[in-house]
This record gives sequence, C-alpha cells and structure tokens, in this order.
Amino acid sequence: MQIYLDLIRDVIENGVDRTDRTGVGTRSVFGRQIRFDLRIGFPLLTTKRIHTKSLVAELLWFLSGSTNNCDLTTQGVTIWNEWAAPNGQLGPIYGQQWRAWQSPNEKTLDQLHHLIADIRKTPDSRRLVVSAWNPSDLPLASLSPQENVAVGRMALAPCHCLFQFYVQAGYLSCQLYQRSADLFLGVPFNIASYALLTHLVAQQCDLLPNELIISFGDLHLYQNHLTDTIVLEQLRRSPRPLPQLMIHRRPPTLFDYTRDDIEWVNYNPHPPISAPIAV
Ligand code: THF
Repeated sequence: MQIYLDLIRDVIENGVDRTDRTGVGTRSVFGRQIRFDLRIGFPLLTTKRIHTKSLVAELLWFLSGSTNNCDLTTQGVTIWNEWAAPNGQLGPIYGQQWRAWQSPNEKTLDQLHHLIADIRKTPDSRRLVVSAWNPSDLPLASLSPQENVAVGRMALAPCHCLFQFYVQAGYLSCQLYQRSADLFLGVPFNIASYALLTHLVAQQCDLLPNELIISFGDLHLYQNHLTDTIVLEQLRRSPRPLPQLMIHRRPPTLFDYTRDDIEWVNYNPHPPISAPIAV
C-alpha cells in the first residue's frame, strides 16, 4: 500500500486549494489511476486500522439493494448517519441503482444479476458495466441531503459511480471510476470495498481475482485532515505486509453472503487515526 502514501504526497505537492460543496475546503488534483494486483494480497490499508466490520456491512448492504441506514445502524455501523433522513432513508443511492434501476416501462433492472449472468455467458464482453450514476435521481445542489431524500432524490450523488469487469484466461479484473474521492477517509474504504466485490464476483463466476484499477476524477484531501496528527501522522508510518482474504463459504448467489463468510487473516495494521467527516 505504498501507492496510497504516494497518492497523499502527490495531492499535497501538486494539489490546488479549492472550495467545495461541504464548505470545508480541499486540496485537489484531477485524474489519477492506481492498480492493485489482487493475486499478491488484499489491499487493506496497513498504515492505519480500517474498520472492516463497517466495510463488509456497507458492501453487503449495497448488494442487498437496501438504501435504508437503519439496516446499518442496527449492526452498529454509523458511516452513513450524516446523510440519512430521520426515518433512515437515503433515497435512490447505490443499492437501488445496482439492484433496481428504474426503467421507463415501470419495471426495475437488476444490474448485478445481469452482470453475473453476462460474465458467465460472454466473458469477453466489453459491456460488463454497472452504473450508479443515474442523472434523473441526482440530488439538487440547493437542498440538504435530508431535503433531497424527502423529494425522492439521492441524499448524496454517487462518488464511486461506474465499474467495469474484464475476464482474461480465468482471471477477473475490475476498474472503478470514482468521480470524487476523499483520500484520507473514504478512499481506503473504497479500495477495500471494490477489492472485496471483485473477490465475491470472481467466486460466483468460477474465476480468480486479478487486478483492481481505480481511476479518480477529483482526488482530494480535506483541509481539516491536513494536520500533524492526521495526514502527516499517516505519512510517518511504514506499510506492513498485506493481509489475505478468506471467504469461508460459496453461497448460491452474490446476494447471499453474510458477514461471517468474510474474514481477513494476517492483518496487523498501525493504530486507527480518527478524522472528521465532511458532510
Ligand atoms: N463523504 C465524505 N466526505 N467522504 C467519504 O468518504 C464519503 N463516502 C461515503 C459517503 N459520503 C462521503 C460514506 N463513507 C467513514 C468512512 C466511509 C464513509 C463515511 C465515513 C469514516 O468515518 N470512517 C472512519 C471510521 C470508521 C467507522 O466508524 O467504522 C475511519 O476512520 O475510517 C465515501 O464513499
């Protein structure tokens, strides 16, 4: 995970200070790409402890099609609290777009179900794409997350908005396009989440995970993370060997995994570093 520390240095050295929607302010660069070879280890950050329970719960929540934060908070996971309406709703975010994209004919489209079927049937397809970017459901900039939910819109526009799979010689690769990336808090989660998704899709399709590629649009460090105890502390730490992912069971479908099926071994990270989240 040296590449993650290099990315932080890149943003500090080459970024420009900008204002942003949240009012916190960022230092930002545009257009970067990182690659992870999933065959040599699982890309879970070692220079601070990542809360894998939240990570797994969030991915399984997306896969279930849920867009209600209560399904996370009942498991003690709070990472979506800032955006949820009082009843827990988040509007048509990832879960809905992935599993029940609204079609013009009133029907819904399960992009992930089709993805698995297409990978199995036509592995050389160039259309193994899932999109969460649904322009008609995007939040209005003039409304708060909760107000957007009240009018049937997403609480927050998708940050990791489109991904594509690629099959070659029994191996599965994934490339994600992330339009907006909170490098200190969100990106370690996003890397691990898509690496885990690639492992699960590979298992369901009798393939082995190969590469995870993430292409970033606006890649930024929030100004309130650019401190001695947060980002600079992160840069002082040395990466350790990567852990391995164990998937204990092969359930019938991509939608039947439970948190007990997923475990990391040999994860020996540096201690956590807490930081404020920009809403
Ligand atoms: N908004 C912002 N500003 N940054 C993001 O990364 C982000 N997301 C999701 C939606 N909006 C975002 C939410 N994902 C944490 C991690 C991921 C999140 C939100 C919050 C977080 O606070 N992590 C802490 C604690 C972890 C825990 O409590 O489990 C950490 O130290 O990692 C990016 O997709």
